[in-house]
Amino acid sequence: MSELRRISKYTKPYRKEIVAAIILLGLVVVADLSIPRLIQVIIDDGVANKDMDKIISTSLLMIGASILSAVFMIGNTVFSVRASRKMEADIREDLFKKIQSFSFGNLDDFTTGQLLTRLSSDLTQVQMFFTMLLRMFTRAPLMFVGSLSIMILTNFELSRVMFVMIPVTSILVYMFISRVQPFFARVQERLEYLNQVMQENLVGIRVVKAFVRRDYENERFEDANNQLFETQLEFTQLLSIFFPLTMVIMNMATVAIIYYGGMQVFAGTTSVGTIMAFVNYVFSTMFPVMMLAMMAGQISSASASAERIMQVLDAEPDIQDKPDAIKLSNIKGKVVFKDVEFSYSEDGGDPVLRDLNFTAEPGENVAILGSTGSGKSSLINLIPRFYDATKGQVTIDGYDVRDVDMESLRSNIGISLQEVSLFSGTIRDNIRYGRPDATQEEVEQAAKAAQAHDFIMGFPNGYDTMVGERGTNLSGGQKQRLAIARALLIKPKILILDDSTSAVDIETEIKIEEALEEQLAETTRFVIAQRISTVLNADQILVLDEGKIVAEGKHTELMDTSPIYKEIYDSQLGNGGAQ
Ligand code: DGT
Ligand code: MG
Repeated sequence: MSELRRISKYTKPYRKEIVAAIILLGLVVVADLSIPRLIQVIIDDGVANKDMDKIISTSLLMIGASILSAVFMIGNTVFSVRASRKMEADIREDLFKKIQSFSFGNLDDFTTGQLLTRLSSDLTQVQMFFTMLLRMFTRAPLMFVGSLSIMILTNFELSRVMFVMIPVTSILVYMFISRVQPFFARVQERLEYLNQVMQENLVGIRVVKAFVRRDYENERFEDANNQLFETQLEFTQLLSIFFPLTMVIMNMATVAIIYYGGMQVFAGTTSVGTIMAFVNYVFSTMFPVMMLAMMAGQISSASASAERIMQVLDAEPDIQDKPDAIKLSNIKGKVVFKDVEFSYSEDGGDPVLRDLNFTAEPGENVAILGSTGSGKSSLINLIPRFYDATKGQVTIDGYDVRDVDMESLRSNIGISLQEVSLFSGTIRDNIRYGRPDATQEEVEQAAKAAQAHDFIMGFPNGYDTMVGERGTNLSGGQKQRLAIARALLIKPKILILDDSTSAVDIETEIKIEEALEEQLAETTRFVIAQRISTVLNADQILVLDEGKIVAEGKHTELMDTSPIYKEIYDSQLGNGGAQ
């Protein structure tokens, strides 16, 4: 509930629409409540007196009242839908922007499936709740109080039937609500899980096929799907018991009214028309109570959804600019790691990097070598401040990366991540991603350096070739080269290539290296590579093992001083090496 109240701050800009919707709803109730009274007039004054004019004129009034009620209701719908839809759009925008502000660490906290569910179905729940609130909430109590008052005022004796009926129905509603409450949160949870299963499957569908895991995946999906279905079914079953039961109570009340009313008619203390009106008022008193039961379900479902949405909105980006962050411009590209320790867990336990100390001078080519899981990617992630060091500091040109404006920091760093990700669009757009205003010439220059130009020109549409979703129509090596070109195009002062040539043949890799050497002589380069041939010419080689630098220096030095390095070298290039 409290989360619903918090999220309702989004209704603020639409106060006018909301007030209009509520006023119209009040008018709907007035029109609706007048109808049973008019029926009473038709019967008592028209039918009983055989007064045709009275019947016709009152019937016209009745038609008028129903038309008015419909018109008011349409007006209400227009305003309430407008307010709640706009609000939905506002929340969605805030959610999206929030997610964009997330750091890598924040993103690790949510799965893509979770975020998608919150952006879609959770938001729909909240929107539906507010629509319902604006269309029902005022109507139900007004109807209830209005009908009951009219009944008491016109015939107190008869209205006593309601004094029995209301408590009985209330107990029923209470039982229903307390049963149904937990279901809605569960439905959203199961839906989220289902979305996660589907999303993972869709992303990895090729792997699924490759490993012939179709049956397993089908089962996993069926399981999630069934869980959702069963929860929904249980809920629907509760509903299907509740509504017929209230109908029975309502019909019993009708019978009671006709019975006691009939006796009053015989005694001459009331009219047939009054009884007719009363039967109608029974429905308009009980209808809101049933609505309440429905609303209770919606409220719990919406508040579960609101809570999950607020979780995203409340998440503070754990990496943020300081208020007085320094804007970097024209940097030289000196990178220093000083006593750096880093852990992915928030409490700083289990560090994956330890005691890192090194200096990369501007224009230096630093190679990082190490077995898988040794912390190479984690190390370079600290330079653009994707994560913050747990201890020690990383500085660029003497500035601690935590003190500088992130945008200015990252716009000086060209990076090609280990997992290449491309966007659907043309090859040109993908290369230009970091600098949309780059000219064709610049795009080609970057592509040539990345040894991508030739294969791009090999496509019939050249740079206009469309890249499929996540680069499906490109080979692994082609994707890597586009990612390198994308990083080069921003003319970075610091270039980071994380295993970016692993799918490229050695010959091409050497050409890329030569091009970088020539064109980016002043750029500090960090190159993570598996092949030792890539690092032979580096100004500095860092050998990582279990998060620590175990050797550093140039190739020739390391051959003499580092047994680990010599071992890697021998296994790859030395005597008996495979290559
Ligand atoms: P690679 O790419 O296979 O050659 O391996 P490296 O050297 O790039 O290793 P790295 O830095 O990705 O991983 C170092 C350790 O950190 C490894 O034990 C896995 C762990 N790790 C990596 N990424 C994450 C993450 O996002 N969250 C957590 N909790 N651990 C991570
Ligand atoms: Mg890695």
